[in-house]
Amino acid sequence: MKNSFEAAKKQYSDFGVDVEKAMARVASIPVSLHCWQGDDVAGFENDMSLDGGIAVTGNYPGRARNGEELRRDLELVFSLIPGVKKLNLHASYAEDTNGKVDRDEIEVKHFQRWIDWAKKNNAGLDFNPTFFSHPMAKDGLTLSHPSKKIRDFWVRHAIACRRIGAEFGRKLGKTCVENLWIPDGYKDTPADRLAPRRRLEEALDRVFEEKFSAKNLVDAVECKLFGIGSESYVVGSHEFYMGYAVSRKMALCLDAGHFHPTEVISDKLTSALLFVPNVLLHVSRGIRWDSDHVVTLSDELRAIGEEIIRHNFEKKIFIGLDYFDASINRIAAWAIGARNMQKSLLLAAVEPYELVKKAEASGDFTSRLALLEEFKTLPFGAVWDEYCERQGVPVGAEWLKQVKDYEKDVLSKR
Ligand code: RNT
Ligand code: ZN
Repeated sequence: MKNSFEAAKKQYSDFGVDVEKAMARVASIPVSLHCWQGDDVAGFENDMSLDGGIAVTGNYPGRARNGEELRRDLELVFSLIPGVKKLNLHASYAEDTNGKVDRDEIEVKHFQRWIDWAKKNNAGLDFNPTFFSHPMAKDGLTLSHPSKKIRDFWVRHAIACRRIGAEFGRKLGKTCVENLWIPDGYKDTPADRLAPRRRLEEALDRVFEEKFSAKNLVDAVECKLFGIGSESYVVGSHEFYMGYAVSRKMALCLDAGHFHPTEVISDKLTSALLFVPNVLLHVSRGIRWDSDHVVTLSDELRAIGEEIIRHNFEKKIFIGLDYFDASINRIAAWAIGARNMQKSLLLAAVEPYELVKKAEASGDFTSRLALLEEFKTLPFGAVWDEYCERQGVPVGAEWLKQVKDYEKDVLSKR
């Protein structure tokens, strides 16, 4: 293996690429793992089934049923993935509430177990208010609901969550990126497209009124094109949140599965970042009408990695994963997607970018295309394996054996 790595290193260096530097660079970029892949977005509150226009299909055995199980699963996942890790929590993963604390009353103490766990695993925590799977969201409307009482409830929830997120950041010494997504929309053609958006704008301004140190908390807002049951109209559309984030100088969350099927978020980053301070990525894989398939090493994933690396956006773009699959081993689903995210970053970091950039600048588009195609078959596999080995995580498909053993010893007994 060492030989193939040395040979690969030489081949890259002939193109002017320092593989060592590339590995060190990627090893410092945090990737936030979404807690909800482990339990089908169920959370720990009650028996409410998942709603809000998102759905998990499959019933593979071994779903985590409580915090202990989810944390144990996550420890295995973390050990399979190179790089700096964060964990992205939803408010519905609060603990020690005895079923008595509603979402508008949650406090940081309800996440103490997560904080302790994050410390132990040297991970940061990101956070999300949860605007679905709750009686107050049953009309499919939350912050844009015509009833002030319902809007107020959700404003209180979002405010409570921002306080919790800021505490995560402070207690862990790692910025908490907090993302707000609401499911609000209509199945069929609305009569009034304006009023819900006005109500949402007003509600968001109340949510974001309180100021926190950006060292502890960064706020993001996430748009969507449509959801199940909100096919005709989504209140928080792309234009809505692009406008909101630009005018309020906040982070814009771009979910790879939330746009038209041929529209890609990789092309949006250089535009958005001219006008908003930060982008949060929800790395996902849309297929036809579904937005949440396990992330594979697709052209789009590679393009996302390239945009981050080529423009030195690693401090401006926060990377989070967002998908859920219960039709395969859930831990494998996490590992596959997160390892692919890392691969896309490393692939981009060893790209002989200066050469193509030079070709482009001189108007030599022939060389630009020819070189980009040649780079696709450079010996990346050897670099990736070496990177995994140095990071102390399984090389190649070795990780799969560990997941299968865990399935036999732990998951199959749940
Ligand atoms: C839903 C959004 C949102 C959720 C998570 C659970 O369409 O993508 O980000 O997937 O918050
Ligand atoms: Zn998302």
